[in-house]
Amino acid sequence: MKLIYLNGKFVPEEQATVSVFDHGFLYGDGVFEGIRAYDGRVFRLEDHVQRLFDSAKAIMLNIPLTEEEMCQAILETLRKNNLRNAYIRPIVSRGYGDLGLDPNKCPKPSVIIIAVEWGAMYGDLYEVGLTAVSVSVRRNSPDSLPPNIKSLNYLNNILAKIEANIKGGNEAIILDSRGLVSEGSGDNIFVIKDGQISTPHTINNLKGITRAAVMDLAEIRGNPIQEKELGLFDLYTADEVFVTGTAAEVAPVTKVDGRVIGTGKPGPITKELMAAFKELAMTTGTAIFE
Ligand code: PXG
Repeated sequence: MKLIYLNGKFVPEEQATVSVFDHGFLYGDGVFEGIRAYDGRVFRLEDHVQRLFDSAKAIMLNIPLTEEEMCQAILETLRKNNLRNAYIRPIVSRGYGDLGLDPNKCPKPSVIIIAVEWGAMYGDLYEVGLTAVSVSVRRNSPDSLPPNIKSLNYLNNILAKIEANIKGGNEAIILDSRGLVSEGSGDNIFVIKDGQISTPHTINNLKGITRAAVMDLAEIRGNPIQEKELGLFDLYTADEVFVTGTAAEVAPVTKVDGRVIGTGKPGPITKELMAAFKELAMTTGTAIFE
């Protein structure tokens, strides 16, 4: 039986319910995180919790816990469910209110933590590479709903995913309002050309924690990653392309809009970073059970 953290208590899944008047449900008014635990340790827990609080701050949502209390609640959720390899989903919504938009009518945020057993997301695709397709839906622009906020309103990403599914892609390449590469539906994008690794700035996308970890790893390896504006041309003509995310980890992309990337197989730098990331994820992080 799964135990869910719901507003300070652990309750069985069937009882882990929120009101239909919760503004998270009515309006997507809230924030969330996606975190992984590998072999008994939570990867970059403090970074994820800090991003959760940053997202909340941006939408003026006061989380009724300190960052330290949130970390402890996450660890306790894993312990209660006896999980060592898990996907963890903390959610903070504006809470119940009335049918109007006004968040001032919502006295108490809802805090939920779900943790489930979880393995590799893309299975065999780590060997052969993902097929990515650019989609017509543009990333929310920073002057409307900043993509830096990991908000409960993921319709922009879901519309992109629907389009990728229809076009037969494993992942969507979402462009920003200028037509420049922003990110995938749930991951950040990197290209490699003549040994140089590049990735878009984080103005029009999520400040990915896997992205940051991979940037650290590349720097340690003497191949620092450049942040710059990228167009679809840069993807089509790259030697290697890969995406990063908590769910995807580091995943090679071998086809973009029908163009074969490099040799059509995951390239050497991507493979090295995949291995380095796996090593980092398996050997670092906050211990759950001690
Ligand atoms: N961009 C977006 C839009 C994301 O949602 C990332 C990048 C990668 O960030 P991290 O910090 O995880 O490296 C994400 C996070 C899924 C799923 O089911 C993926 C995310 C969130 C929720 C669900 O694929 N990715």
